[in-house]
Amino acid sequence: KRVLIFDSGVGGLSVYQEIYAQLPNVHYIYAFDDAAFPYGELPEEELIERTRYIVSLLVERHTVDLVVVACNTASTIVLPTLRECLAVPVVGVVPAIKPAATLSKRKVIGLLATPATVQREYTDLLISKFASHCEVLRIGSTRLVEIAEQKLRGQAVSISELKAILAPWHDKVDCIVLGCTHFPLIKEEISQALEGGVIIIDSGRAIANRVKDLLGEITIACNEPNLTYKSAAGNNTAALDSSLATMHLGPVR
Ligand code: DGN
Repeated sequence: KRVLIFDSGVGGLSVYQEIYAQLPNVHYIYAFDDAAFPYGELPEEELIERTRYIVSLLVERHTVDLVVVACNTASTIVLPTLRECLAVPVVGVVPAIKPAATLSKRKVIGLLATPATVQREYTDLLISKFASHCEVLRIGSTRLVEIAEQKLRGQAVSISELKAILAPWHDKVDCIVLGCTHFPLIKEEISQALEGGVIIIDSGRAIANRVKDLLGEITIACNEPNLTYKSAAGNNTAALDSSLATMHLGPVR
């Protein structure tokens, strides 16, 4: 089986890790649209058109069985279009509002995502459907996405910078949702900046479960971890190489 994982940058690798843990014998193709990074800053129409074009091309080229749009910013707007034009199943990643609303005792939850995701109509729908009994405080930050990318390139993360970004939540939220796939990559640092006692939730495990269900029985066995990637923009492969080395995801070919 062949699965395409797509994001604007390295954030989808956090989703890949979860999927790989459950399905180690699948062939993964990781693609990232570095030329248009960060997606959190793109106009909606451009994002829909761009993602439709790139993902369709990759599905055809790599004959994949399933697509994971490992990006909340894209998933909260492009899934209907993608599902309409692709013959294979498409799994998206959206903020885990539902479990957060259940787990929060104070019923005050934080949504940490890109500026686009926190403003999406889809996010409002998720909140009114699953968290109408909660107060949901939103922080949309592109800087945090950059910090996660930098960490994978070997740079240190400044906890005091994270504290400044998260300051509006101080002593308010008891559960936060990582609504951007880049953020699980800096979960430890986010937890430190929040100074403990806050539950941190992301969508990775749920996505992995969904992929497993959809792929069904895996019958093709491989002897070594498979991770291939193509930069949709055709550049910056060196940067991804170093990211992968940092994350010990196994051989890249
Ligand atoms: N990783 C993407 C997400 O989950 O929304 C966002 C990255 C970006 O391009 N800003």
